[in-house]
Amino acid sequence: MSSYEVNFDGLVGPTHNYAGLSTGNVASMNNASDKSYPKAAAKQGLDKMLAVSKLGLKQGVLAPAQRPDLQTLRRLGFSGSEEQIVEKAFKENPILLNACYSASSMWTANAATVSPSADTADGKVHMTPANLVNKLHRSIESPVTSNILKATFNDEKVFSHHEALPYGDFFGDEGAANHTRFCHEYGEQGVEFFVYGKHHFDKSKPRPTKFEARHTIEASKAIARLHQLDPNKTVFAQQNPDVIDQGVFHNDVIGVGNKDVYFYHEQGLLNSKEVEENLKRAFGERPLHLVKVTTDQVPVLDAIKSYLFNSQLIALPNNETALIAPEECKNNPAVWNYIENYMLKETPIKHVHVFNVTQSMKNGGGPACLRLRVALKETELASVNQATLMDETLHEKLYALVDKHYREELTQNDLRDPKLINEVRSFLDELTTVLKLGSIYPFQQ
Ligand code: SUG
Repeated sequence: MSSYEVNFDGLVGPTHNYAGLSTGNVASMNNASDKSYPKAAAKQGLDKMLAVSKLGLKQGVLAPAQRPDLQTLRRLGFSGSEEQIVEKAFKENPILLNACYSASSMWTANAATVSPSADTADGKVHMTPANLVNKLHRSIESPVTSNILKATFNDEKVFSHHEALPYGDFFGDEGAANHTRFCHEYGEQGVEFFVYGKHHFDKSKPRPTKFEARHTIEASKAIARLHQLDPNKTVFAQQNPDVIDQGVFHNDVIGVGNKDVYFYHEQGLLNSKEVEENLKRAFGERPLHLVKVTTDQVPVLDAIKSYLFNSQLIALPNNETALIAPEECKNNPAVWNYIENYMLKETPIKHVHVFNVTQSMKNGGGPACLRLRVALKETELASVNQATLMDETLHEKLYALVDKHYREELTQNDLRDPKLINEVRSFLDELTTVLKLGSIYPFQQ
């Protein structure tokens, strides 16, 4: 039976803005308070989705969260009419308003961890929404994310939807940004690779000193248990704390894997050699291609600036491997030299496609952050909500909705404008109809 890796990209929401909310994420910190361009941002994302589908891959779209999150503002003691809540939060603590207005659910690599049916003991596709507890603006995503996932993967016989892990630093979980899977065919059992930033409990283990590690080993182990994974086919590894301190806040900023190829930086992991051995052992007899980039080839800071490793690594229909890279790679001499003169010639990665996703990049989200990978067998794909699968028609419909409802520009001051609340609702109302999602948002309930 055929099987596919389907990329479900997050649609950039109408309140896309730069609020500097993510300490440890260099782009978010550097671009705080810049003017954002929500309409352009959404179109950049939609164009990438259509282009990937035209390369012959299956592509889906995940709806954005409802913003502002007025429920959270009410929980924090802001009261009165919706307008008053927004104005009071803006005056008293604008960071709280920013957090509740963030469009961060666009980075669906952080929406959940997904284990395909070939890896799980009960033969279902397991999904656990990430609790994202390390950052306020992200920690409020999981309830609606969970509704969106259930409305998109809406067959209980096929999909097993778990609750997010318990809130609190102990189980800090950032989802698929710290998870990769290696396999021969998507429908065959693979090796699930979990990368965490720190041990929450065991303080004797190394951890970063400048920025916080967001993801714990305790969270990764809990997900592996929940998803009923085979311990012989599961590998855990710790991120190098030094690279977290340089701005690698998720492991997908320093490595990406697909099928039998792992493309990563030599400084990304602690105990790299041991991890490589563990991966090879778990993978079995056929070779696992370890494309390890050295510091001489690409220094860590260039990798962070260009987001080389936040590219998507995809298998084309002819099974050749291609890199879906952000435009910033082309503008970085060390990185582009590596791609042209080494990667394309000496490694199994034979193609590169460059995309403009600068609106997302300015908040630290590259091509790989924008997508959640779901490996599905043919029959499982048939049970996905078909209205969420990308083609020219859906691309056109979503473009029209974005044109109708999104603002060209947004500044921090615009978040005070009470009209924005209803602009977002009108858009989401139409979007849920187009994507046949039902009433997933708080304002619809
Ligand atoms: O969590 N940026 C996101 C970027 C997430 C990237 N995802 C992956 N690497 N998979 C984050 O730091 C910035 C929001 C702001 O500052 O306005 C933000 O949330």
